[in-house]
Amino acid sequence: MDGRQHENWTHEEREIGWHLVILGPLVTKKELPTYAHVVRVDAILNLNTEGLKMGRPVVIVIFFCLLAQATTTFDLTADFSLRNNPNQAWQYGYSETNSLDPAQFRIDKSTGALGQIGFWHPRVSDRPGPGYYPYVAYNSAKQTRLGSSNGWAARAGEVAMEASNSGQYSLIRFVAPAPGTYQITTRFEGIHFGLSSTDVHVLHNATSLFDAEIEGYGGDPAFHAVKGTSPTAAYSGQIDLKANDTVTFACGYGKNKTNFSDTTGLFAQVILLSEVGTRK
Ligand SMILES: [Ca+2]
Repeated sequence: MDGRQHENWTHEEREIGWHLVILGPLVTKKELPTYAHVVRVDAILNLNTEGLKMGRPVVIVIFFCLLAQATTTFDLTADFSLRNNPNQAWQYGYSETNSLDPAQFRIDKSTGALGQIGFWHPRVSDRPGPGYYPYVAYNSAKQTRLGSSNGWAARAGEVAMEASNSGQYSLIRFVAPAPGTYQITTRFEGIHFGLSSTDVHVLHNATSLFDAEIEGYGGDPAFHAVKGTSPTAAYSGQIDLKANDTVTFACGYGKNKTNFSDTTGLFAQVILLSEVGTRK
């Protein structure tokens, strides 16, 4: 840095600097490339022959300092893709058998759609049958939408999961891109009008962080009355992850061991609080 005081910055430098001070901590990982691009272009456009002086790099250095401090949010809804799998830090899949052993994880290979509800399936399939279950679905609409056979409804941005009738789990994995302390916040809810009967879980690698039963309907009340002994289940916790550690969100077929009327909704968010873990 050239040691100049803020009041000696040019108008352009001050403008860019203030934008960064205000927006830096709010910029999520998804927005970073765009924002960085805009700022760099902005800086270049403001350069003239007289402007090529030591003050410019100061702005860029401040920008990258802010990046390093910003928390990074991975949101299952905001990040969801029906095109890519893996999709950045997220993987949509299922278990090969009735087991939550991470070695049983398989990635979904095929997509399908029912209106604005999109699906990931194990293999190519456009209707219930081999390859269809377990599924991971997603409502891309801005309103609650009906799913398969109008038997369930997913809220705007909600992910919907269903196991197979042989007990294979529907699974979503978050793979930690960097070591650090992460905050996990998740909510499961029964969203089938026939009342979901499922077991839901959050795991760190092979270790369980949360286990619950979903019994009932806890989705959008405009589509069906909230009902049942345990229509929703929520978990929030803070954990240290190594790079490539997994956090798995799972939905099984429940105590009744059938997947009939089992569609279960999920919202999940993982926030990287700091890149260096505070607990070992
Ligand atoms: Ca069930």
